Amino acid sequence: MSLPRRGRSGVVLAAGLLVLLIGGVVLGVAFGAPGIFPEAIGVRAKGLDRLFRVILAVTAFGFAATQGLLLYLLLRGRREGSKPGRGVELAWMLLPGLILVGMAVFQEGGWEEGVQEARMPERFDPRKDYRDAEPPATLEVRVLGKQYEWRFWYPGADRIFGTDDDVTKLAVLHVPEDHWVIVYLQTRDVVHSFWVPSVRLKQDLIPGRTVTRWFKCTETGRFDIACAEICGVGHTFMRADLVVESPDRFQDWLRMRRMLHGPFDAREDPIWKGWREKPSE
Ligand SMILES: [Cu+2]
Repeated sequence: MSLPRRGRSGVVLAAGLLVLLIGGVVLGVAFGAPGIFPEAIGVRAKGLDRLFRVILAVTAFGFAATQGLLLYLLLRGRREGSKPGRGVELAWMLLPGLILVGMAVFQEGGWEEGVQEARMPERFDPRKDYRDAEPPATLEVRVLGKQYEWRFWYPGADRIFGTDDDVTKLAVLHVPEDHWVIVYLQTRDVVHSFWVPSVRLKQDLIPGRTVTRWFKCTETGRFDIACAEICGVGHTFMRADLVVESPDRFQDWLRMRRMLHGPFDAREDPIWKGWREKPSE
């Protein structure tokens, strides 16, 4: 059955639009639009960006293809008595399923690196004898989110939390360049989300739990930290800075901070005395 002239030009127009739509979206997402990501300074950041682009390109293709097909079929109209065959039905169920399973397998490695306990960088162990081996240079920081501020607690030069050389800071997280940083996250009140865009770390803080995450910065500078979970009227102002500096400068800062503020006792501190030493996770 041949379509009337007007119907045929409608189909040609729809098919043309479909090709343009799919091509534009996929090319734009996969290769262009560099500005959609903030600067990447974390060791895992580039890999995660790549993963994000691939997944976005695949889903953008799926979106454009299904919407385009819908548009095409709407314009073409229904032929009397026509029904999709068994093969078509199987294909539209199996193909998306296979694509989704493929994406799940493809992203697994990148996801594990950032959240699996087994992948966590080695921590300093005060009971261990480091005379024969270099102690791990990993910095550990306790991070407290509360309405509406971020606070940071460093173990000081002895690298043990709860001793009197500990140091705390409001709204500025200092870390040494090229060192793993392990953060222990707790919230005092509601759910917050610790978001450091430049290292591609975003982690919810859940009341009653300590969540552990890690990152490493490859460039010095000052970067944003924000809360990414609407946590009340002051949510917008729940921000902090990430200051990445050379290891020497970081040690100087730690010493200076300790000198200026004297001993810190978490049990006496109105802010930190609520920190749960025994995490429930
Ligand atoms: Cu918040």
